[in-house]
Amino acid sequence: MRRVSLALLLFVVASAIGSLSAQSLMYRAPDLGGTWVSEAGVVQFNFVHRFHVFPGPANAVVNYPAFTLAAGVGHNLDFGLHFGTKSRIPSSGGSSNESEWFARWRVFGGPEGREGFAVAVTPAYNKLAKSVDGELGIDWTRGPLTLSAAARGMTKPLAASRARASFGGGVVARVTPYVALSADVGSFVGPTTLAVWGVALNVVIPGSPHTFAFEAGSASLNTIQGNSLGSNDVRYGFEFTIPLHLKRFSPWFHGTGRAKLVVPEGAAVVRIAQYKFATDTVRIAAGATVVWANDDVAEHTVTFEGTEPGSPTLAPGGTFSHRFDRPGTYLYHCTPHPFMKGVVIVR
Ligand SMILES: [Cu+2]
Repeated sequence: MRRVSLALLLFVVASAIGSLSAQSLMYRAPDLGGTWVSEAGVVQFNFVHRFHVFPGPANAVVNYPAFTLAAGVGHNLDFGLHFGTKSRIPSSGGSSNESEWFARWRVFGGPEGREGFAVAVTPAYNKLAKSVDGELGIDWTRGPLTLSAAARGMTKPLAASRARASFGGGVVARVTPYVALSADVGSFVGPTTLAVWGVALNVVIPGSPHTFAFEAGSASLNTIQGNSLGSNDVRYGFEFTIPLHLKRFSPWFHGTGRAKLVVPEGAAVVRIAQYKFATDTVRIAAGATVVWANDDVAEHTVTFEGTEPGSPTLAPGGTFSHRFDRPGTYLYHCTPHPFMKGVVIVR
C-alpha cells in the first residue's frame, strides 16, 4: 500500500507542475515496452487504469491499475519499476501485487520518433514470480508508422519452474501529429495460454508533454509477464504519461539567471518559453541573423522543414543563431514538440 501512496503522491506532484517531452504513446502500442528510454534527469510516470465490467445483473466492475516509474540516467539507460495490483501470477503468500524491477538500455538507434531502427534490451526481476525476465525490443519508424517486435524470456513464468519464451508485435499509425492508432499482440510460445491483444487511440494533449490513450485489450499488467498472458475478459481503460523533468526544479536552487543575451546588430530574437516560440513569425532582410533564446525549463530545438541546417538540442538558457542569406520562407518546428512551430520570412 505504501508503494501505491507514493505513486499517487508523485502523480499529484507531477500533474501540478506539468513537465516535458516524451510522446511515448505516439510511438508505442499499449502492451509493449518498446525501445523507449527516459532521458537523463527525467522521471517518467505512466499511469494505466483498465476496467472489466462483468455481465448483468451484478455488472460488477473490477479495476486493474498499473503504473510505470522510470528514471533516466543518460547513456540511453534507465531504471524503473512496473507495478500492478491484480496479477495473475499465483503466489504462495496470496498477494496479487506484482512488481517488476527493470533496467532498459537502448543499444542502437535514437530516441523515439527517430526514423529507422532502434533496439533495446530490458533485463528485469519479477518479484511476485521470483523470476529473472528479459526482453529484446525492436522498433522501426518511418514517417507516420512505427512497427515493434519483442522477444521475451522468463526463468519462472507465472511462478512455474520451467523457463519459457514469449513474443509480441505491434504497430502505431500516426494519423496526425496529435492522434495515433495502435494495436499489438503477444503470447507465450506454445498453445496452453491465452494471447494478449490490445488496441488504442492515442492523443498528445496539445501544448503539453503528456499523452493519453484510450485502450481496450486482454492484458491486466504492463510487466514482461503481464504483456505475455491474456485473458478472456476485455478490459477497457486509459494510460496517461507524465514526464517529470528534474531540471524544472533547478530555479528553486539556482535562480533562473542566464548570462545577458548578446544579440548582433540587426538581428531578430525569438524567445522560447512555455513550449512556444514567442514570436512565431519573424520578418528580416536577407543577410540578417535570427537568435533563438531558450527561456524555457525544457530542452527544445529549431528544426527547419527544408534543407537549412537547424540547431542542436538547446538546453534551458541555451541560444542558437542562424544567418539567412537567401530570400524565402523558412518554416521550422521543435523536434521533441512538433506542435511548436514558427516561420522566418526573408525578403
Ligand atoms: Cu520543444
